[in-house]
Amino acid sequence: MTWTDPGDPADVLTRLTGAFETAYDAPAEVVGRAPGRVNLMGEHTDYNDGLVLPVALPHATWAAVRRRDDGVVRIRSRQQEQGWEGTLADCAPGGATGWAAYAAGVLWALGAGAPPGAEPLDVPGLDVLIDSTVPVGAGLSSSAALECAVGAAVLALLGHDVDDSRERLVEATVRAETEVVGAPTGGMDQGVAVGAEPGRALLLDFADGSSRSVDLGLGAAGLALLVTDTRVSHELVDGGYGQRRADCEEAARLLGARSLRDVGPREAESLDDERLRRRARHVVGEIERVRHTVEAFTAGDLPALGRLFLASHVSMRDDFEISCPELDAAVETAVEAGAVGARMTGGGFGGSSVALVPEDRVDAVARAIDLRFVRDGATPPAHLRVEPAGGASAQRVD
Ligand code: GAF
Repeated sequence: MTWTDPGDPADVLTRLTGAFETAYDAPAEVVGRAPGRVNLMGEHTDYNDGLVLPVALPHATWAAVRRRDDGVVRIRSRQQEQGWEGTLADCAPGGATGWAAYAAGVLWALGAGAPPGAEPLDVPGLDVLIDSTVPVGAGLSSSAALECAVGAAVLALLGHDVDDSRERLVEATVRAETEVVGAPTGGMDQGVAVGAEPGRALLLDFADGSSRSVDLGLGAAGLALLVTDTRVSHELVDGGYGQRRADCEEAARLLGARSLRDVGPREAESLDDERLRRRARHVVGEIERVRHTVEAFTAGDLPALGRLFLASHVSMRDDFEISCPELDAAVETAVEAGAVGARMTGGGFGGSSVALVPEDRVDAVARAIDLRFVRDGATPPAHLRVEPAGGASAQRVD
């Protein structure tokens, strides 16, 4: 079995600051850190003004930074061969490409690209080195972790308290992704990467921007969260995600609603177009499932959680059409092997599943999924054990 290790934060910090000095011949000043996430319920609901219930992973991304006085920006990663070098002006939309655009975009969004009415930060030239234990392309938000780690580091470098700057950090990292990278995502990933509280899930409401943390009662129920990375790569800049978003917007338009948040189940079923009807059915049902999932966790109602996870997976497989055979196999096998519930998680088209598993069944469930993948001739998956972690932070290291 392959387990993806979150890394010991103290070890990562030592390794990263050492590597920074080697890479740039000078010590780092600040290190920012932000987690990946796994969503427990509410998929493709964020851009429909809906509800989501993600958890921050113990797996995180760290960004070590040092100020430069010549306006040059150099971005490198311990996990990527190719680095990026440009000027602050090149961090604007149309400048950086590839993985470094997620980091460069944040510098732009906090600085020159600050929205009207917001005070732009005086972002200096920077040397940046990234280290991460969030698997890339696994639907676990390695992008948001990268954006939020860089943003937290820059805020702290400029003397801002990260906790007091959460709104600004979320706003800037969302715009880095939508406007600089060009991925039409909805904001859940940055919201939880910044706002998560250790040991709890975060209920985010995109209709009014409110949030509250939710005690899942996992310990009391003897349950663990098992994430399975199918290693079928998922990319949010590929067409599938954007097409789903366009379908939802079209469905809302045809129903005369501002968004699918304002649509009820009957209205969704009244859509003539079969594809749009199924898309709307998923979103409307999924928002309702988030409410019920919070209630079921709070009440410790395991049978209800099992039904909700399964209904959500079936809805994503059949109505929203974002699953794939490997995700279906992971979900089906997890439940057969004793999980209380399982569903695919994240944007879809590959990526990961999440299962609620009795503590003493975690290894058995992971092993059963591995065996199923072998039988199906699929690439062996990797598993992550998830203790809900806290959101973005930064510390001075000089
Ligand atoms: C991706 C996006 F980035 C999120 O905004 C969200 O829409 C998710 O897919 C699906 O729930 O992670």
